[in-house]
Amino acid sequence: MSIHIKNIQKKGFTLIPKVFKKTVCDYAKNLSNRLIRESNIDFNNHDSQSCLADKTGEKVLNNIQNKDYFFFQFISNKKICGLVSHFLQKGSYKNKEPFHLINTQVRCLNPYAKKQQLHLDSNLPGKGGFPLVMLAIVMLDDFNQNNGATRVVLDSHFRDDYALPNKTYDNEFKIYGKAGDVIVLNGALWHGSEKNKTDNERWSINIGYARWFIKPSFDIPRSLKKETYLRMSLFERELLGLKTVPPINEFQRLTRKSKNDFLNWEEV
Ligand SMILES: O=C(O)CCC(=O)C(=O)O
Ligand SMILES: [Fe+2]
Repeated sequence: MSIHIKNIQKKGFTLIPKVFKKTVCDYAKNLSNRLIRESNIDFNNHDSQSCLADKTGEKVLNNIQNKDYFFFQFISNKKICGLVSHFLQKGSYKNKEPFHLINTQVRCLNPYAKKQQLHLDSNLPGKGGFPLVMLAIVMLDDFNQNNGATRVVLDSHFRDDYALPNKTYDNEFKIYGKAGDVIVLNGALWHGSEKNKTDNERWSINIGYARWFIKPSFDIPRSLKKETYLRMSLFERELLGLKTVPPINEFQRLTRKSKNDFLNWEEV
């Protein structure tokens, strides 16, 4: 673990090999493909402004935490969450404040998908301070020179600016690995997928975690299914932020944190 902590501190990212079996990765791809087909969603019909919302070269499945409990083996994986907790609890009161899930997505680069704009997931440059957001990228396929590996700009988590559109930086580094390996990166590190130069798809899972007071991309507590909730561990329930939903008003509660899960679905 300590080597990964050092890597993330110094370079902004680390690669944990062999976290998931190939059979699990293949199952995740098949299940996601089916769910994407069934949902029949047109992402390019939406009112989003950013170039990152251009999904013409991709297939995506958002919010996997409310699709199938199967995906929790990725979301709440001990190796990933152990590492993430180090960075998202450090500096908080007694280094013990919670962190939570802010986004999940299965992402498939279609054959010949163009390269993704370098960006940061933290919405704020890092400048070397305490990380606010951490990202895990689970490789469901091997990432190689040709099929759209994740590229990062080394040390960019120490910067205070944003990557310029379409610019290639000198210290870009491409992360290669095998299906089942996991990249964990500081959300302030500039990153983006490379061009897929092959006629194969390239699948991965992005999992975003943040300090508990950072707003998630979707309303994760309210969109959870009860059948999924009932299978989740206490750690998983906390991870989904069920105890940090703000009260409606001061008459309901005076603090953002609550004793019970927001959903009130706990078994009695
Ligand atoms: O797929 C990748 O390599 C990175 C994806 C990513 O950073 C994103 O979609 O925000
Ligand atoms: Fe990203």
